Amino acid sequence: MTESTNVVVEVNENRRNFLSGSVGAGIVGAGLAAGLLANNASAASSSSKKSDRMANYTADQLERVTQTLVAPPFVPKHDQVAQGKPKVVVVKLSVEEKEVVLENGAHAWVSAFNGSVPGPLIVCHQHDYIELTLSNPSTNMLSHNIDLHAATGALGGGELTLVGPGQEVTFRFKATKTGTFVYHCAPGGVMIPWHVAMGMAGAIMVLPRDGLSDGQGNAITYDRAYYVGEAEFYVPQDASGKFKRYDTVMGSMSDVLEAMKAQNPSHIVFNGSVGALTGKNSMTASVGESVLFIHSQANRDTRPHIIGGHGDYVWAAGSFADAPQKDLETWMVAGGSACAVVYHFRQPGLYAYVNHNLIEAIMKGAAAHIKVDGVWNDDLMTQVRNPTAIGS
Ligand SMILES: [Cu+2]
Repeated sequence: MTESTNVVVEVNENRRNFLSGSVGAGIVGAGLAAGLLANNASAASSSSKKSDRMANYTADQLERVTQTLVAPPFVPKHDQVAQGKPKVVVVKLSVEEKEVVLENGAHAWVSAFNGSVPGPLIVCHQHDYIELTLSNPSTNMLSHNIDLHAATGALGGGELTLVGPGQEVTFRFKATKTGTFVYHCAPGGVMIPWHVAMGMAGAIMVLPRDGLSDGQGNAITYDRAYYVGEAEFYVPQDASGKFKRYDTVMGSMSDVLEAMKAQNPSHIVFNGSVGALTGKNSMTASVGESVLFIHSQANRDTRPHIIGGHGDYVWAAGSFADAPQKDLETWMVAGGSACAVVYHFRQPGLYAYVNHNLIEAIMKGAAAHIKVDGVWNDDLMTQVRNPTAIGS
């Protein structure tokens, strides 16, 4: 038996414990381990290109900074261009299991990182380390963990972070890839889609150390940034079509799992409920400002669109190693990913920011508003003649 085979066996054992420790009610995702091990085993480093000296620090050589996370759509305070050496960015996520109102008459149990759906955006620069503490208060019923798509190895951290009620865990990873990435809970088996369908996802943005660019050497900056987390819910209905309500998160599980199988969400929402980003909670901007939008969907495909605007620079797949696409109308975001878009507002008014499957936007909830103040430009658009009777 070669040494590498031993490693695989060891990983397999860990994985099995990881699954059995996490899954309640006798539901186990038995097929999961084998499929994922192949990826784990091929961890050999590829021949490195020109080395970046900023990549060569180790965590113990670097300054530690605590990032204060904020509830979406707001984003934590951050530098667009990294200052000095990489840092160890310390963040804390605490899981809250609670019932929320998706819209009038529709309740759902969520598992929410820091109490919000989506969880807060984390921001760092390439070569920074993220040191993350995941806390699962004893008031919860379920085990949780975190898989960050920005991380490398061990199921994105999922293998190292599983905590039962009353436990917390700290792990650290190096942010080697730039871009916008989803993170989500993945405690094994059907717990994975269930927890994600309970809103247990968020995003992390890893900026290039020099900030964003158009791929031709020109910097792209933004005046403000918003994080829109899209999530779908599968609220069970009774025979009369009324949404059912449950006393506990565990009480909701089997009906919700059954409803999930049809892949026909009852609600598709931005930031946790229908209308969470409209009215007084609308996003705001001013004419002349460039706004960065980060948009995640941990489970389903989506297609953001700014009605009346565009995506000036769009990283639809989320990687800042790619040059952005320009001047798009709508962009496709694959389920399990996050995109970044910069738009420079040229005209005031109320913009609708939607998932441009308009059934999902208008009938299921995936719509937000951006209130933009400023002076109207008649050259860009004007009403040449008011509505009048035809032929008058
Ligand atoms: Cu969870």
